[in-house]
Amino acid sequence: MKKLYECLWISLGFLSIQETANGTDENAAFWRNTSQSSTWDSLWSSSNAVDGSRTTCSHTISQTEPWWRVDLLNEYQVKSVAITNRDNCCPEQINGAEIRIGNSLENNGNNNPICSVIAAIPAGQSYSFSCNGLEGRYVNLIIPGDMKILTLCEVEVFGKGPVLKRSIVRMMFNSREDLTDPKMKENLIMRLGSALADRGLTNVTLSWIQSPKQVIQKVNAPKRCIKVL
Ligand SMILES: [Ca+2]
Repeated sequence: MKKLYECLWISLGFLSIQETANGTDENAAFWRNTSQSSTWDSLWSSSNAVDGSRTTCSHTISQTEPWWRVDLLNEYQVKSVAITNRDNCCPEQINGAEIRIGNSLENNGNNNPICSVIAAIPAGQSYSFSCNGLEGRYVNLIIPGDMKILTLCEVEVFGKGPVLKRSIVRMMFNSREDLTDPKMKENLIMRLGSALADRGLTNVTLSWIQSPKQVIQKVNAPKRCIKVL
């Protein structure tokens, strides 16, 4: 029978612990700075789309490719964007609007990657569009084509926010597993993350700054390791 041996390893590694702002329940767009390609009149300002009321709306004039933008001030991993359509008339005006997210202001942010294209939203309704963690500081809506009008009664952005705090921790591990093995390293990160989540710390990201290095093999000769048959 092949003999297997189990050794006790002592490893040293440096772990990055990042705390991020905003869970997925907080609207990151609320009262952030907004702009739009044109404004119908002062009652329909771009900020009406982030004022927390679903009855106040932004409104452009009829033009080619009207757009609206909110600046989240920091890069977010956007999980979803909720759009509330107008209910007083012409809900079909929103049809075909693209939701774009990214860090670039090229073409006023309208060249950033597309999260979703709005097929239709019934009058006065709020629809949520999944963005799968698309990263960006700016969220734009733009309707391709000529003689289009963009009206938005509320835009809500949900996702993980900016890094609030970052710590580097030096950790010594006493393990029966070789933590220099890449699979074991990732497994350890998952277990540490799970342990923090059990204590309610879900807005924390863990990563290795310096992977564990074996500093001592407590029983360094195979024949002196604990034997496992
Ligand atoms: Ca509003």
